Amino acid sequence: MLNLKIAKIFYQMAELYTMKDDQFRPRAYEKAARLIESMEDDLEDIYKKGGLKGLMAIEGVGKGMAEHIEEYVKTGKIKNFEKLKHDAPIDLDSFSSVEGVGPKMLLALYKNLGVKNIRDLEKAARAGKVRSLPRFGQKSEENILRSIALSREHRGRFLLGFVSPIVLKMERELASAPGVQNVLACGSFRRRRETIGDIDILAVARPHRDAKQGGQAKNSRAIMEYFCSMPNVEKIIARGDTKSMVRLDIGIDADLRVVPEKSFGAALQYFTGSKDHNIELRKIAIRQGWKLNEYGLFDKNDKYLAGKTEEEIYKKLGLDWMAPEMRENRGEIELALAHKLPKIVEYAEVLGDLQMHTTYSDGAHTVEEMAEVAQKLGRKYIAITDHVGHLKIAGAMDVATIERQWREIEKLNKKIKKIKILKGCEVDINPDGTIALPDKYLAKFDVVLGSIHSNFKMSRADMTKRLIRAMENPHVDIISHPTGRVIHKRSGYELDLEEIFRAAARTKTILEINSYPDRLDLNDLNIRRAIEHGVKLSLGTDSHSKNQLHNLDLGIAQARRGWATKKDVVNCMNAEELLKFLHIPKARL
Ligand code: DGT
Ligand code: CA
Ligand code: CA
Ligand code: ZN
Repeated sequence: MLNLKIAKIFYQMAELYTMKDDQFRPRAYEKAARLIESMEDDLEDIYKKGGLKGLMAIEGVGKGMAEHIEEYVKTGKIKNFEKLKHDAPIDLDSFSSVEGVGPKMLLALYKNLGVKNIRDLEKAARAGKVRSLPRFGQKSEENILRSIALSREHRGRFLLGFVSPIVLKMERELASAPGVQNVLACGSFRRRRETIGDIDILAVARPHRDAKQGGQAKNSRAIMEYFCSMPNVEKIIARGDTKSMVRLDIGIDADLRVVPEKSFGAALQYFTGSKDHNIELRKIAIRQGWKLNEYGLFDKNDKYLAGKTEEEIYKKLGLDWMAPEMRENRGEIELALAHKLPKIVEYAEVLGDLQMHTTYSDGAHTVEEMAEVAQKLGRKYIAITDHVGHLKIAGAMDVATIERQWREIEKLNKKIKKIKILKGCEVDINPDGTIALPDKYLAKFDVVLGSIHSNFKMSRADMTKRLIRAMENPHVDIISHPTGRVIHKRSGYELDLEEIFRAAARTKTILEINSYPDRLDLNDLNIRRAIEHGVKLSLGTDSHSKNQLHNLDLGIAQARRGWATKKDVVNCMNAEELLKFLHIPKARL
C-alpha cells in the first residue's frame, strides 16, 4: 500500500514549500495528502491499471503530483522532494507529532541554531537559546518543551483509521492462504483503540488428514512463509515455525502466531488483552485454583477445561462474554461477573452519518457523490454540514449559497430514494460564544452543528463559558468535535468537561463523536462521563471526500469503547424519528 507513504511525502513537501514562501503548493499538497491518506484503493494499483490518467482522476491530484507518484512507483524516489530536502535538511518526520511548531518556525530554528531534529530542538530549548530568537519568546520555548514531552507518549503509535484497511487486507489475504483454517487480528486492533502500537495476528493451521505425517506443522510453516513474503513486508525481524514478526512498509510491526485449534479461543482472549483485563481475569482463575494462559484454562491437575472459544473461557470463569472494545479493566469484569454488562451499540444499529462537507465548502465531492457512496455503504440518511459563518474559515457558504444548496438537496431527495439527505451546517462559535450566523437562518436547517474553529488558546474558564453559551442557543443541536483534540497533533482546548457535560444535559445539546481518524473526539472515557450525565451523542465522519465516509465505523468503535448503548446515540433513530427529535425545540425535550 503506497498511500500512506505518498501522503507523508506530500505533507512534507507542503511544509518544505511553505519554507520557500510558495503561494499555492503548500495548500495543494496538503489537501492531496489528506485525501490520499484516507483512500481505500491503493495508488499503486490505480497507476498500474490506469496510468497517469488514472492518478489524475483522483480528487486533488493534478498532473505534477501524478507524475511524482509515477516516479515513486518506478524509482522509489521523487526528485523534487529530494531537492527540497537538500535545501532544508530538517528531519520533518521527527517533528510531525510536535504540536505548534510549524514549518516557518522550523526554518528559523534551523537557520539560526542549526536545529535539524527533535533532539537538537530539545537541547536548544533547554539551554534557553530559543527564547532569544526573533518572534520566539520564553512562552514559546516552554510550549516547545511541553509539546516534545507530549509527543514522546505518541511515538511509535499509529492511527487505527490508517492501519485498519491494511490489517483487514492482510487478514483477508491470510484467510485464503494455503493451510490456513482461521485467522484474526487481536491486540489493541481488535479492541479498536484509537492508536495501535503493533499488530498481533493469530491463525490456526488446517489439520492434515494424516496427523502423523506432521501435516499441520507443515501447514503452519507454509503460513509463516506466506506471511513473511507478503508484499507490504519491509523487513523480517524474527521468523519461526509458529511465530514470526515483521516490519511493514508503513513502519508498524506485525506478528503472527499459529496456534492449535483447541487453543484458538484462549489465544484470542489472551492476545486481545488488554493486559490489565487479562491480569484481572487470571486472578479469577487463580481463586478457583485454576490456571489461565494463551493455551487454555486448566484445573489444578493441569486438566484442560476450556480454550477452543473465548465464550467458553469467560463462561467457565463465571463471566458473560463481552465485546473486545470493553476489555480495558474499567469495571467490565465486575459487571460481567454480575451478569449486568450494558448492551453496547452494534455497528449495524447506526443508520446515518451526521457530519460531512461537499464542494459547497471545503469538501472534494458534490452532495450527490457523497449521497451515492453513503448509500452504498448502507447509510439510510446523511446530513450535509458544510461550513457556514466566518467566510474565511474553510470556504464557508454565504446566505445565497446556502439557499442554492437547499434547493439542490430537495431535488436530490426526490431523485435518490434510498437515502435521505438532511440540510445541515457546521457553524463557527465566536469567541464570546455567540453563533456566527443569525438565528433566522439557523432555524431553517434540519440540523446545526456548532464548532470551534478559531481562538483555540483561551483560558479554561473562558473556553468553558464560550461553549456553554453556544449550547444555550436553541438552534445549536450538536457540538461537533467538542474538545478539539487532534491525535498526535494537538491536545484539546482547555475545558472544564464536567461543566460542559452538565450544560449539555441541561440544554439538551447533543455532543458529537467525530469519526475522523485523528479526532475521535469525544474519546472513550469522556463518552462514558457524558452518558453518566445523560447527554446524547451523535456520530459524524466529518468527511471532506467520499473516500472518508467509511470512517463511521471508527466513531462507532469509540462509542462502544465508551459503553454507549443504542439509546445514547441519536444516529440509531431512523430518519423520520431523528428529524422529529431535532425539530422539537431543545427546551421542550
Ligand atoms: P499496543 O500494541 O501497544 O497497541 O497494545 P496491545 O494491547 O496490542 O498490546 P501488545 O501488543 O503489547 O500485546 C498484545 C496482547 O497480549 C495484550 O493486549 C495482552 C497480551 N499481553 C501482553 N503482555 C502481557 C502480559 O504481560 N500479561 C498478560 N496477561 N497479557 C499480556
Ligand atoms: Ca499490539
Ligand atoms: Ca504485540
Ligand atoms: Zn471542514
